[in-house]
Amino acid sequence: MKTIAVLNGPNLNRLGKREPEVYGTRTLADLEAELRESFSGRVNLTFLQSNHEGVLVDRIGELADNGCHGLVVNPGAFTHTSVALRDALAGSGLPAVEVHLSNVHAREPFRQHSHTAPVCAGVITGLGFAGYAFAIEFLLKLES
Ligand code: DHK
Repeated sequence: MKTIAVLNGPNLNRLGKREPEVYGTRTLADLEAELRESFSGRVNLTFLQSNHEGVLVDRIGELADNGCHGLVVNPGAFTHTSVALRDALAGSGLPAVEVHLSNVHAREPFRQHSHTAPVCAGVITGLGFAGYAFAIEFLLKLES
């Protein structure tokens, strides 16, 4: 069975409380439970949320070295700032899908640029929790 990691960046630990009009009222625990239930028996899912860039960078390297098959990553604000995260994703050699809960293209101009998107297979933005599920489905369809 494949192992896919779902990585969430800064402030996504506060889903449900944080700007609910933008990010919804469900929590990160709700997301993880929903994905575990939807993909039960099909994929080994592993989750990490961190507010710290280096923790995410370290984890991506560990996943790459320990048999992970793909990454679903919502880098949060690091999307727009982090060359380190981009390099970690590129250096992992793992297929990755960038996910955003909100439609970043309908928001502030500073959210229009992603450092991480160019090293991902693709980006899903604005579809809420469903974006993560679509990303996992895509990664499951890939060879190897
Ligand atoms: C989450 C964040 O925390 C923002 O910094 C991004 C993203 C958008 C989201 O929509 O999930 O700009």
